[in-house]
Amino acid sequence: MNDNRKIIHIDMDAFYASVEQRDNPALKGKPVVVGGSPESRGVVATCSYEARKFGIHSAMPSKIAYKRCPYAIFVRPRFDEYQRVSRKIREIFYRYTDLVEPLSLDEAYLDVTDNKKNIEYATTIAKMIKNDILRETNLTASAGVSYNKFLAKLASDYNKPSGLTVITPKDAQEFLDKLPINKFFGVGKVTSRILKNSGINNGYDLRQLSIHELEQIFKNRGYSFYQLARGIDFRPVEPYRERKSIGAETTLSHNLNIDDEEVTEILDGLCEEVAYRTKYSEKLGKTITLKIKYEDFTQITRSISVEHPICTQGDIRIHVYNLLKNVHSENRQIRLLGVTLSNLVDSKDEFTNITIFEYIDSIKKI
Ligand code: TTP
Repeated sequence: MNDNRKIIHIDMDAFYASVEQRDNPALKGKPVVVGGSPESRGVVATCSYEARKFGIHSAMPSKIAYKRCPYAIFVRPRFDEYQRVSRKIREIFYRYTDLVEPLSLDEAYLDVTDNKKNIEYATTIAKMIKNDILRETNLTASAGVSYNKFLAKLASDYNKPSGLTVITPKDAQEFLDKLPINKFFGVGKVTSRILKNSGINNGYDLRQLSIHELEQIFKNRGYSFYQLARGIDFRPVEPYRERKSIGAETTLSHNLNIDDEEVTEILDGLCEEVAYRTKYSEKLGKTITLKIKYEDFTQITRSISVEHPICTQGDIRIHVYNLLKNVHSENRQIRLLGVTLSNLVDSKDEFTNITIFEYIDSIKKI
């Protein structure tokens, strides 16, 4: 089967941190961390490229970020501004195509095979979009161009910041063969470790496995990995994808007992992250789920549904703690924790049920 599509993936560079550096000249060229303060139990939402040199990254507890770079400047997120920029960049995307699939505030896939300006090359469009974004928001974005979503996303990540990478059908196999295994869509930390232990370190190694072997490793995702290793991904760009849930999880750097204080600290961080994401998806959720994976890889989930949808870190945390109280781990050590908010509703629709002041107040609590 042929895939003659032209797909672009656009991703803003160090999004929140770049907005902060743009709006406050004192932050330019400095290690900037956007997220919770180091005194709180908050986490890093993102950080500037200068801060990344110190090993700081998204979802890391702010306390640890501070230890890695005490000179870093910590700033609280300004969601309204990020949302404003997000609306602007989406407006730019729609000048070229209606087939836009936003993945988050700062990231989207575009199918420009048939575009509104009848431009032949997707690379030309990607350059134009990057220029429009820079001119109209004073921020940089990285773009990836290819013939499917998987490759376009890899391409945008390849040369950040302000990159433009094209993966042609001719180059795709060589690119994939060299690709580290953890960069394959759907390979998390655990799978990556299992694969590396079996000597599968990159796309080339993955391509040597038969469908049968892949199915043994990845179960029902085996065929999909067979295809990805060969640069095949027919997923369409879906303009109106509704998010079904918003979750965050983390594999612990060392196993913990359920009553260790670190467990609540990590859960606090996860609740904060879920709250961030829920807020910028303009959603509220009615079902809160706690996921625990034990050292023996068994997993449990506990959920609770509430009548009035919630979105703040505080509200999510109360329910997560209640769920935690009812978990009996019987001395088993925990290796992964996760928090998810589902049963989502549009926050705009909820204004009919709660007053706008209550809503703004609840957001301030984050
Ligand atoms: P990303 O696109 O993952 O990262 P980034 O734009 O900060 O940096 P990069 O240049 O490497 O792409 O996330 C976009 C924004 O989403 C980010 O600026 C902050 C927010 N975010 C969180 O709040 N928590 C998280 O754990 C992550 C990963 C992102």
